[in-house]
Amino acid sequence: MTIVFDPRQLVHAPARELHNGDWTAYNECPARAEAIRAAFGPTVAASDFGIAPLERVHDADYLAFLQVAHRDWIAAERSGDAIGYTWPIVRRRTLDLTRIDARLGRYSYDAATPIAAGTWEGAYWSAQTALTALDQLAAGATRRAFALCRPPGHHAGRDYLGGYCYLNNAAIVAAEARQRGLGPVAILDVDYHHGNGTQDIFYDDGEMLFVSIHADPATDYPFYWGHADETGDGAGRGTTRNLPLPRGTGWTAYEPALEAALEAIAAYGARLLVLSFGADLYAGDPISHFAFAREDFAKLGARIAATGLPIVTVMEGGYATAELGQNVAAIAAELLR
Ligand code: Q9C
Ligand code: ZN
Repeated sequence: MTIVFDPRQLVHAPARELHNGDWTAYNECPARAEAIRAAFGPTVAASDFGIAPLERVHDADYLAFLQVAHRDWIAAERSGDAIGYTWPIVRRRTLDLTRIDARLGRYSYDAATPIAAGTWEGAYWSAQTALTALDQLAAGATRRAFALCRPPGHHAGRDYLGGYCYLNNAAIVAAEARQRGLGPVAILDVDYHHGNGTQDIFYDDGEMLFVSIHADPATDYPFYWGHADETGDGAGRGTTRNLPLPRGTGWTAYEPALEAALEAIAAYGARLLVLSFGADLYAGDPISHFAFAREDFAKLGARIAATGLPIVTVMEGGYATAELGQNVAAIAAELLR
């Protein structure tokens, strides 16, 4: 039973986000991680595995951008958090972009994900937290490890941030596990929102199964990805599976989708499971619309644990901060059993 948490993640603290046309307090706040940690006993701090495992999933120019973006924002005589306002969606081509605003647009897809002074440091240690959880498992210390990651990762792609995510922790861990010969690896994403970044990273990769259960993108963020007909491309045809569900879904309607997801994972012959877990399935989540009760998190954990697979769980979303600790503890108790 291993829970990894690193306090260096807390230095990432954007002040506000653009939400439905207004500036509101940033939902993905450091208090989330502190609330979850408070619900657990002792935790293991992250080890430093360096930047090489990050480079397996993210482009070098994107990683370089993340490290200097806030500094360049301040150098451009701005204050507060860096955020883009223009995006290159028409006839995109490779340009040598120098202006910070141009680069913010180039390396992001939404305006809900600012880069603050501590963003690189926080995201770096979030990724190292996930890698440490895997390492504990690889070393044989445990078959089930829980990475208390923050910021989350599943919306971040090879060269873009979005959805409160900068480095794709689940993808980094899955790629590292495969590299270490622990595969075949499957990623199961049960965050309320579709894990578009993870899907995109492995979309034409036949050696990685990505299965996601999430709110229907017809009604919910991230809108453009996560539809049932997205199943992978090229060598990856058939190794992406999307199971969108309507707003209002509770455990009864969720369970059949979970069975289908686990069936796909078994059929693929997975020997290691990376679980992208979001507690935003909760009925009381302020920005989400499923209907999970506390005990449904235990059911979810127990069913996934019953696969018998080694599991690295990576924390994604979940914004009902006051209930977050108990909700995460409910699933973790089952997953770590
Ligand atoms: N007006 C995760 O749960 N903002 N990210 C939606 C709605 C983005 C959620 C704004 C939500 C991203 C990891
Ligand atoms: Zn989410």
